[in-house]
Amino acid sequence: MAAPRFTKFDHKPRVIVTRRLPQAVETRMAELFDVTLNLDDHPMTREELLAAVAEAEVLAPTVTDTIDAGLIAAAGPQLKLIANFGVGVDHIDLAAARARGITVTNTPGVLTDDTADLVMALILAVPRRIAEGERIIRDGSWTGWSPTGMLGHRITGKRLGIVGMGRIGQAVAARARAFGLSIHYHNRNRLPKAVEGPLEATWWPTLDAMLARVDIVSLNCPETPETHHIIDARRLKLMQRHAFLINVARGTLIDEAALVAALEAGHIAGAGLDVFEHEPAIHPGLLGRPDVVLLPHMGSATFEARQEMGEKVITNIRVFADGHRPPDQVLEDY
Ligand code: 8YV
Repeated sequence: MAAPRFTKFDHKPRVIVTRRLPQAVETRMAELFDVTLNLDDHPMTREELLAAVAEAEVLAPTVTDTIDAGLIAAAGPQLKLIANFGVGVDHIDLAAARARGITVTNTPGVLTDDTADLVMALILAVPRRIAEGERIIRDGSWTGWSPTGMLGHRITGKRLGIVGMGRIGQAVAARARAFGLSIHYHNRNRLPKAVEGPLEATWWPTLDAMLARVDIVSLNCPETPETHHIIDARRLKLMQRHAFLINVARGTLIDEAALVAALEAGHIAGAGLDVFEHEPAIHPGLLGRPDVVLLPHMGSATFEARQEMGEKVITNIRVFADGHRPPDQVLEDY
């Protein structure tokens, strides 16, 4: 008889957590698991990660850990589960994990609303020059109201093009409808009428065609080999000169050097970025530009989301250790 896919642990799982998590999550983990926490929260070095996968039965990493094929190959046979704290798993080599029989889980759903809120904040901030306005107050250069001061662009009535219409893309669409934007989206598959209908959403099978027609583009797809640099120099040229680009998904979806060149050349009007190609490094060409709003990867940074993400990590580990399929198992073609 073939070995069961999931096997019950007869002891507390040996869990290594790579970064600090909310206090209540760490306390509960310490009660439930044989856990090692990262109390000073430094991003783990390669050597530390190698030591962790040599020892852990469960690794609980975050986006700041590169879990590539080399690291997975170095894991001991005891490593059975990678319970990621976060929904994006592009920092984990899923094929290598699967080949070693290591299950991978993530934390979908609980950060959807907060991330969509941050998209909306950038959709407002960039055309309405909110960060720029805040800066002129603080640097003392504001001389008072004037009829032509701080003019930006109206968002009501504009076309929003969402790239990737999963949970977060749909939550962005619902918010944007309330602000009077019309919803356009590009997705591998067209959504059912029951989803499209209330959003009055238009599906564009071709990304290039959508980019040429919308006023604001929001990237809400995962980073995969197919979506890497999905916005490159050629596609930036397809966008309208008055259009804005918003990205809270992954920095590597955009060729950042090409974005800087497009902004300099006036191919697009501005950008709102919460994620960067070489995080935490920022392309120097972005830093001095008034037409970009730059945020430090804070899409899911609410107390509520981070707590619920931690609870999902715990649930995934518990269900797995109990010998069952964890609720948020990531399949290779997620
Ligand atoms: C997380 C994110 O904070 O969940 C994701 O994919 O990008 C962020 O919201 C981060 O990934 C935690 O690992």
